[in-house]
Amino acid sequence: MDARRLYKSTPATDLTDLPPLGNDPESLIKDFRRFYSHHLGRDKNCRTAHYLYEALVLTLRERLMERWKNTRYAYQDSRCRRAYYMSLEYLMGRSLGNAVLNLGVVGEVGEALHQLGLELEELAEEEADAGLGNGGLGRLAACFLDSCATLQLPVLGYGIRYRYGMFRQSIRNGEQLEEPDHWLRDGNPWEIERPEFSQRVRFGGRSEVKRTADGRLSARWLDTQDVLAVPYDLPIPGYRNGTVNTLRLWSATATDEFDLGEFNAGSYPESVAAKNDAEKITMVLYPNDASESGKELRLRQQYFLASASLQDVLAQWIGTEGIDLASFADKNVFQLNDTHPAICVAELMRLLLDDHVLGWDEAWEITCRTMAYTNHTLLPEALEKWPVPLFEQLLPRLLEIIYEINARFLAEVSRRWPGDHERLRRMSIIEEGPVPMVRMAYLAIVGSFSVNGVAALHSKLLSEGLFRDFFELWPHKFNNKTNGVTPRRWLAWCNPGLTELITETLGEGWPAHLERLRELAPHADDGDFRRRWHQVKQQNKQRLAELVRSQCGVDFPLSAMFDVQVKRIHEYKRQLLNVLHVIHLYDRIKRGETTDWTPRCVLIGGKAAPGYFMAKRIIKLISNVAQVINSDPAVGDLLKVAFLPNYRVSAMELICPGTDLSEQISTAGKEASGTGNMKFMMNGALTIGTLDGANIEIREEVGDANFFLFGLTAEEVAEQRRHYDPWGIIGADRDLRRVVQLLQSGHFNQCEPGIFDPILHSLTSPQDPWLVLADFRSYVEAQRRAATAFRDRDVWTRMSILNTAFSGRFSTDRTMEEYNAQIWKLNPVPAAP
Ligand code: B1H
Repeated sequence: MDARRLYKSTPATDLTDLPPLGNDPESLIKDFRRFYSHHLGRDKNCRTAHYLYEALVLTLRERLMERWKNTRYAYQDSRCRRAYYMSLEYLMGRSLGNAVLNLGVVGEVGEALHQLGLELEELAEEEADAGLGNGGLGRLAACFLDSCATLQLPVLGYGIRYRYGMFRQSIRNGEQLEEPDHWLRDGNPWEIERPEFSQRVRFGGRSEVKRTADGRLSARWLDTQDVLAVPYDLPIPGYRNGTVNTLRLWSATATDEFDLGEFNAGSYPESVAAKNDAEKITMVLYPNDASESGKELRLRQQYFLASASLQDVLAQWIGTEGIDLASFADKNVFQLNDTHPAICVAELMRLLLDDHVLGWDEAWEITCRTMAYTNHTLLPEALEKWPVPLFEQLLPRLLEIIYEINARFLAEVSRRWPGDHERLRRMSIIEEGPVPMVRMAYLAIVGSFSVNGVAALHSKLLSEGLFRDFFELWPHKFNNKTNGVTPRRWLAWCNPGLTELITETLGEGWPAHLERLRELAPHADDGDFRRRWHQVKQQNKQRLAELVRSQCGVDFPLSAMFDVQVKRIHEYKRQLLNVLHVIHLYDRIKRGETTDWTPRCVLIGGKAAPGYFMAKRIIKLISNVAQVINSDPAVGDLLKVAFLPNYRVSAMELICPGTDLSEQISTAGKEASGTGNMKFMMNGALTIGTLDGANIEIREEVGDANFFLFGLTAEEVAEQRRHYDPWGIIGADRDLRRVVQLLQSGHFNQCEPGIFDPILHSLTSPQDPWLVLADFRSYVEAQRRAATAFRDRDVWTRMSILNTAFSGRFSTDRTMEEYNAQIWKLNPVPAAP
């Protein structure tokens, strides 16, 4: 009954030695039918799309299985150095299309399904998005895994198998409603449960330090409440290369004796209830993007991931290399996706000290040589700090270790800057105050050999600002790794029309060598090529218009410019600036200033964190403005506005191919990188944007002539703050004055008096940290330039082609090659054929 129990003897033959499976349509059909009928037990009376989808997944999964095993064996046999990506979030989206694409069986699967009277696109719609992330940070992790498999790098992803992912957003009366995302309801045919690799994770209790006979200090962590971590593996196929890497997600369940203890005490129901407590840990993803929840359960999640994963890696090590850890740091490296898994630093120390009885210095050297930390934000509200009392109660042994790390670290700072007490206070991992706090970013920096930001500007601001003291101490640790996106999902899969045109022009192979898109540039001057490019764009706009029609009930005419801003709703991302421009356009139409008008469809989408009042109010404003504009007969097709509910990975796959203009309008210095900006660019959208995050590098690649730049620079933002005068700006700008007056007059909230006062108040406050009004004029002018350019189809299409052509740098293949060359130093390991 115990799935973890090993069989006593070895079977006489290798049970996994099977003949290879065919990828021809006939073999696919045979397997598909077998899975549908004999495995799933369905027949002609229950032909629901779901089981057809599931039969197709199982057919493909079988093909992935052989490659998966071969990859594992290849890594094992080469005893290669490995990296582990540690992340609380993986926004995987759907896997079916990606598997078909990466296995290189698009044509064969299409043909097989066609013969059965089925269609891939339709079956693919059956899959629930794996929404185990909030936004850019989680999607980045998913893109990284795709690229690592494509580069044949031995990288394993570790994460949490949340039972409920990112909430489902619906809009009622213009307001966001949240519903739980029960994505596992119909099961997940991609995952393989591996109870044989379960790990025990401890919480609570107390720590006891004793001196052993040989004079060493030895610590014991006693009276803990333990939880079992059960791994579920997901296959991560490389692009047509035989490699299948692994994403290992941990699920929490009660340990056996947890139940038994209560049971013996005669309280059976309580013992079953205890199971609930354990399972709570992996129940739900925290839906805060760029702000910290500060909840105990969140810290439990973080430690659960860290402890289970590190134990797993150590167990594998001991299984293959034995108990000697001398070369552990030569063979293993952990990449921390933000501070969320930063407790890994202390947990690895604990495992090495307490379980593997290493001395402090030896353990610390291993830790600092294996940990690398990526920072994703400069926003103060996102910087994780945990109250010391909470740590004390939940992870007493870890707190002891953190204190010791801090003491030794501060001693080093003192040696370097004797008597500089202010600096010690600033740099301490423990922040003093009424409730002392553990600063997780500092723990991550102190325990890592590499600290990186995610775009050039962001990394520069980290070393000059947020982490300046640490940069002065350890300049060699700091580096930049500009983000990317995987071109397999974000071009080859989501944009078949463009993919066909590009392949016809460049030949095969470019999705794994995205620099080759450069070769498209000369074709921008070819009228026939432009015509075909434009045709593809129109078809993609048609698909997007259908989505908008069905989800928002708004008609987007295909000849209009599709102007899109999709991302989490946050004040720093300045959806409000977009809305002010929309109101300004509306005002111009009402004034009759419509000569040389470029019709425009503005689409905005994104989720607000459930507790973020202003973000929710911004959604309400967008909805109300859309309502007024779309129902005004004087506006007609000149301007359409829609808020798209439930923005997610699978929606973006339809959105980015059909977009003309990509809105990347954050306050300079606030968006660490952005990655939506890259998806749009790759699909031939032009960007209107500030000099923020990766926008800067996008503009450098494509050239200023093909980018609509506006707004203050990060330096100017810092300067403006000191004498920001919104009312002065309003007074000096007639258009802005009219926009503000429309808002003040209640034009967009006639039956809901006062609801937008908080927004008006924030916009007109000299304290507005996002300086929305400071960039209004410059934004409106950039929008004018975009509108003018759009009126000339040849001009626009040329720029669109160049955007795709120069997007090669933003493939995560390039990003991963940089991580590997400068941080991980892994050798690619080809999978055995
Ligand atoms: C990013 C987050 C984030 N930065 C806290 N920080 C979270 C912070 O659940 N939490 O507590 C969740 C997410 N996410 C984003 O990372 C940046 O804002 C983007 O600019 C960047 O492109 C992305 C990937 O690096």
